[in-house]
Amino acid sequence: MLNFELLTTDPGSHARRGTLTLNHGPVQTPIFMPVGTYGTVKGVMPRSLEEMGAQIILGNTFHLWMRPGLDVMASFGGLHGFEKWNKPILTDSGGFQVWSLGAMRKISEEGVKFASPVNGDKLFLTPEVSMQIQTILNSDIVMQFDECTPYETKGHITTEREARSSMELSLRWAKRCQAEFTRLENPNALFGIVQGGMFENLREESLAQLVDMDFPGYAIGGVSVGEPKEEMLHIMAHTPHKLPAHKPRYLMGVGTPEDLVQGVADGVDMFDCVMPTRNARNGTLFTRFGDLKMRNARHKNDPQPIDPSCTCHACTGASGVSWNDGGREGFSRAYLHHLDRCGEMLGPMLTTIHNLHYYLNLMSEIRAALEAGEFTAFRARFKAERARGV
Ligand code: PRF
Ligand code: ZN
Repeated sequence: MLNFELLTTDPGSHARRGTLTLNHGPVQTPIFMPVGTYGTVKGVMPRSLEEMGAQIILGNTFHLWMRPGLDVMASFGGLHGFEKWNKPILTDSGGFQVWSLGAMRKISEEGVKFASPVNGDKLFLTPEVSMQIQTILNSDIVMQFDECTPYETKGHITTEREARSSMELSLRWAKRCQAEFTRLENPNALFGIVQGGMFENLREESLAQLVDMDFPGYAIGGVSVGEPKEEMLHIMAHTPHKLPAHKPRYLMGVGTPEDLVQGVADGVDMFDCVMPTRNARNGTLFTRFGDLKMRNARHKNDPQPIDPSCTCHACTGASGVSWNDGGREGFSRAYLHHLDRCGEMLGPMLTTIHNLHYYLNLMSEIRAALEAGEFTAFRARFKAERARGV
C-alpha cells in the first residue's frame, strides 16, 4: 500500500511538499533516505537515526541475498524485524549493484548471471528473483530490476543506440517485475525506474511507457554514473516534472547538498546517497558554510565543534545546545581529528551522525520553506551560505 498526498506546490519551481504513507508509517517529503546496504546504516544505531529524524532508510536486495541469505531473512519475517527499524524501508533491486561487479557478470534478456563475490557460487538474478527477494525482505518500497545505463560503454561514451537498447530492456524487465510482484501478492509498493542515459528523447519514451504501466511511484535512474555535472543537471531539469504529479518521484543515488536543493526545485520528492555516510568515514564533513576536511592538520588544536550552528549529538554533546546558542559541550574538531588519526571507532560514528543530521536537517528546512512559501528565498540563502566557506 502507498498513499501520496500533495500538500503544497511552489509557484516558482517544480518543488512540492507532500506526505507519503507506507505500510510502516508516514514520510514527509521532500525526504533524504540514509543508505543501509547490509541492514545497517554504517556505525549508527536505529535510535540515533530516529533522534536525527530519519523517516525511511534503504536496504539492498543484492547484499542481503548474499549475506545473511533468504532463509535468515524469512525467519525474521523480513528486514524490519532483523535490523530493528520499525519505520519504512526502501530496497534497491540489485540491478545497479550487480553492475558494479564489472567483468564478473553476464547479461541476457532473462537476467544477470554472476559469481557470488562472497563464495564464488554461480548466481542468476532476474526480475522475478529480485521481486521474490524483496517480498521476503518486506520492504515498504520495492524497486524494479533495471539496467543502469553507464555513461561510458567499452571505453567510449554510450551511444544513443546502446542507451536505447538498455532502456528498452529495462522496460521489458519492468513489465516482468510488475507481473511477478502481483503474482506474489506483495502488499507493498513497486516503483518503476526511468532510464535512457543522457538522451532526453529516450528518457521521454521510457517515462511514457512506465506511466502507461501505472506504477504507484517512479524513480529516475542512470544519473550520477560518471557523467559531467551539466549532463546530470540537464536530465534533472527535463525529467521529474514530466512524471504524474500525484505520484512520488525518487532520484536514485544523488547527491551533494546542492544537488538535493536543485532536485527539489526540479520536482523530486525522494533522494538517497552514500555521500553523507561515506564522506563522514573519509573525514569530509558538510556544514552550513561549506565542507570541512577533518584530516587537515589545522584542526589539531581547534576547540570548536564541526559546525557551531549544528544541533546534532556530535556538535552539542551532552547539552543538546549548539555553540551558537551558548552550549559548549560539543565534541571538538581537535578531538575528532585525533580519533581519526588513531583509527578509533567513535570518530566515524560521530562524523556520520553529523553528516546525516546535516542532510536530514537540510530536507526539513526545505519542507519548512515550502510550507511558508519561501522556497525561492531559501535557495538563495542556502547558496550564499554554502559558498561562504568554513
Ligand atoms: N538503478 C538502480 N539503482 C540505482 C541506480 C539505477 O539507475 C542509480 C543511479 N545513480 C543508483 N542506484 N536500480
Ligand atoms: Zn553536527
